[in-house]
Amino acid sequence: MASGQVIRSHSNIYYVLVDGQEVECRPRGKFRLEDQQVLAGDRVEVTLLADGEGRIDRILPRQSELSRPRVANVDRCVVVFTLHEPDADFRFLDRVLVHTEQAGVEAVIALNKVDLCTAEEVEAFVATYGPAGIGYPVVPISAATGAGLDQLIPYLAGRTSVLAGQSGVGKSRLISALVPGREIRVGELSRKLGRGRHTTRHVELIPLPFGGVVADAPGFTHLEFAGMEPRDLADCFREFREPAAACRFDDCLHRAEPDCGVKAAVAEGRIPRHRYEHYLAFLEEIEEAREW
Ligand SMILES: Nc1nc2c(ncn2[C@@H]2O[C@H](COP(=O)(O)OP(=O)(O)OP(=O)(O)O)[C@@H](O)[C@H]2O)c(=O)[nH]1
Ligand SMILES: [Mg+2]
Ligand SMILES: [Zn+2]
Repeated sequence: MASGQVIRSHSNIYYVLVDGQEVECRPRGKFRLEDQQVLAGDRVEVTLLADGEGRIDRILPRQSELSRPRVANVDRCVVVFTLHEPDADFRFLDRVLVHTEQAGVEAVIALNKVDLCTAEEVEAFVATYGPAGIGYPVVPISAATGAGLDQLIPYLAGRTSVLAGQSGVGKSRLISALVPGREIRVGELSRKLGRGRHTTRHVELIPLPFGGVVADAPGFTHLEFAGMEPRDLADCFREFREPAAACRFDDCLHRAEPDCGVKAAVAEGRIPRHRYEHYLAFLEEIEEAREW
């Protein structure tokens, strides 16, 4: 009996990474009867057969399940962000960060395309979102030149990660930089399927040369706050947590309430104003969705 991680599937065939080797597996018949779906990221027990293929006997309990992209056992989200090409979209960044907080997935921000930035721009971003500010690890990188990749690798090594970020920030290029020879395969696949990479539906976990797997999430653009309660939103803004302890009301939404610790922190500059504005916008979005 061997164990491994499902990295992709096609029809009823699952490719399982067992000791760094991809094994083509079929599930034991019982899975279909029990209506248990095998997801990319699932850890499974496999019986290796004489012909080099394998049979999935059991899915090990899932630690987590991400819905977009649909991957099990994700323990890291690399939020790829740029200041130029495309221009910084802080609202989108904050939206993705809310989702990682809600999903309980650890986030690291990879500030990509630093070859297009001044040192001052990079410093200002790190000061705002980094450990001394909002509180995320930030790694300035350039997928094009390779700068900073060595600092990013420890966040990916041995983990199941997903890349998130708006179109054009360099997610696919980052994967090619981390996994030499990778880009060619992606191109071949989309030609065979006769459609663009952007419409690729199947999630694929890519084995990394230093251990761990990563999923590219192309066109990561439509994120809704499905199932979120207005009261839970503020908790997803890390830097609100401490100031919120000073609010007069336990159920303060930090909007019109008097004696609000969050609003006080915004006024004092301890919470960046754009973060508070995005909070208010997301809050409205959640409330509007609930009215339907
Ligand atoms: N100058 C510069 N260009 C980069 C860098 N990283 C990526 N690019 C370029 O940015 C463009 C978009 O990169 P992709 O990797 O396709 O972006 P993506 O995030 O995968 O986009 P989607 O698949 O649409 O979600 C390409 O032309 C890349 O060559 C970088 O660090 N510096
Ligand atoms: Mg891409
Ligand atoms: Zn408040």
